[in-house]
Amino acid sequence: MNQQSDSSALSVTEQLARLKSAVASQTQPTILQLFAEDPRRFEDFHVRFGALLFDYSKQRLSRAMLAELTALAQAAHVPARRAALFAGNAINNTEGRPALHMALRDFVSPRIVVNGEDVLPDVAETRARVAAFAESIRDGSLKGATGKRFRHVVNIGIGGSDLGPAMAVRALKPFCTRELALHFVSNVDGADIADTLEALDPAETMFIVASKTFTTQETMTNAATARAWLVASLGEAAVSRHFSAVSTRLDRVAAFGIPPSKVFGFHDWVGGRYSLWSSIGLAIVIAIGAKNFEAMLRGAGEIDRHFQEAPLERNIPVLMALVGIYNHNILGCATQAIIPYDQRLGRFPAYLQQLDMESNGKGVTRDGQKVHGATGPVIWGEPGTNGQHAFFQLIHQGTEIVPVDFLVAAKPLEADAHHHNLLVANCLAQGEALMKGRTLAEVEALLRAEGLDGAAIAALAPHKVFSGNRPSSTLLYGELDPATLGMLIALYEHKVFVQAMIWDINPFDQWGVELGKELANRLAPVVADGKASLAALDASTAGLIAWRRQLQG
Ligand code: G6Q
Repeated sequence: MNQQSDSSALSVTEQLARLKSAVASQTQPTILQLFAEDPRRFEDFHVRFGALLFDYSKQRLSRAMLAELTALAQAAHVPARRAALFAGNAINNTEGRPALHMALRDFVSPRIVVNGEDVLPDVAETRARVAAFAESIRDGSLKGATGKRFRHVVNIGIGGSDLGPAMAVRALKPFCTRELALHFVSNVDGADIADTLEALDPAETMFIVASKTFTTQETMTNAATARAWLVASLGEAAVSRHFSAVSTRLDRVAAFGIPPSKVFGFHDWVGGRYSLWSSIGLAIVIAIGAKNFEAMLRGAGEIDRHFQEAPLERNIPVLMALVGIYNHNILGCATQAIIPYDQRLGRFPAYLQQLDMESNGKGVTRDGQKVHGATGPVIWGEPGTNGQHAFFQLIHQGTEIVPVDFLVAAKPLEADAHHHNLLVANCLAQGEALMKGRTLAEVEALLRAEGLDGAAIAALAPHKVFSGNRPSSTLLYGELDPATLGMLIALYEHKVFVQAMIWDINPFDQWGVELGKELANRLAPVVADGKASLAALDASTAGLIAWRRQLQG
């Protein structure tokens, strides 16, 4: 494949389409053949950054294809757009603002200017206020209305105001204080808050209402329920002692009755799904302490510098993006599995699902033209080894090719090495099995060795064949500490950005969630009022509401 020379006149999308048909029209080497032909494949198809190792040698990518894709990233102006991102340009063009979450973890730049103002002093001041407030809860010096210290902190938020803190607190359990417990309530389903509050004592409970806009239906509904629960047992005056808030809309917070000393702001240039680095991370700081949170910020900051400085060929987020583009746009794999062999990363796939799918689930380009070709894939996953006993069947033998990102720590945080050795062995075995598979001849030989006769072998063998040649990447890191978690998140953030630039879409808006919200608001009174007319609704929606009314009697 040598199209680099004559492809400069084509758009990036056209180049992608051309690569796709070139790959489809020729037999491609298998991953095993790529290894056999190239003794340096592992050497050159992995990148180390500190303790972190990104291995993408078990992808179907050839050196020539990687060169083509790297050229494509250049043609899509990834370096210039990356510079524009970090410079605070209004890269979120549909909302007319920068996407500068990196400023929240930048301990190196002398200044970062947005709209003519250096934002770093304000970022540092808010971070210090969050740290002091968190510490006063952690050490018990801040008391509730009855004079008791707080033993429970409930974060009420949804989407970007929930997933990041919930994911990180779970991921960093060994770093969490044992003095109090963190809880997360997000769903408007009353079961969520009811189940959470059931075991809590109002006198020992602090709420964080986390909402960038402070208008989100779910969060406002849950906050009102929590407020009523508190007031019912401690009275109205307790609200100011038991509620804190995180928002960019301080005016709306005041109306809720939360005093300014317990309110923490952030800026509209921090997108919801990028906001755990901001004061939205308050729940994380309460759980792990300011020092550990800073380590997390610094870990992410290191990846920011790597992303800015490493050549594209050795740049981990860029390579992750190119691997994803190859699998999705050229091989046509519709989904991407994220499988952490790290139980504490149990919510990491869900977190990345929002990061990736809300950012890159777009159908028009930055300037509003219909996209040609596929944008973001479906992201999904669950921790291993559990997944092996469930959906891995399809990944190994199904008709869909599912590229997998494996994540695994070199060292456990528990003393018991035996469990972790088994965990690592299982993780590496999956990648190996996906790549190598098992041929019919190999299966037949195994069955013969087991003593099966010819007819039995013929009947059983096809079921035991693994096609192999199924792609995976592995991220192997030292241990799951705050700095590492920061690094992992930042790697994926930048991967998503690079892919968006190649697809020429805006990853920082999310208009797609609007219509559902709008219709829910319109339906709410019809659902609540058993007599409201259903005439204006479509037949299916009307039929469902009518049946519900009947069931309600
Ligand atoms: C994230 C999205 C979305 C948002 C929630 C909560 O990028 O915008 O998930 O975080 O809808 O919004 P509020 O923080 O404004 O309540």
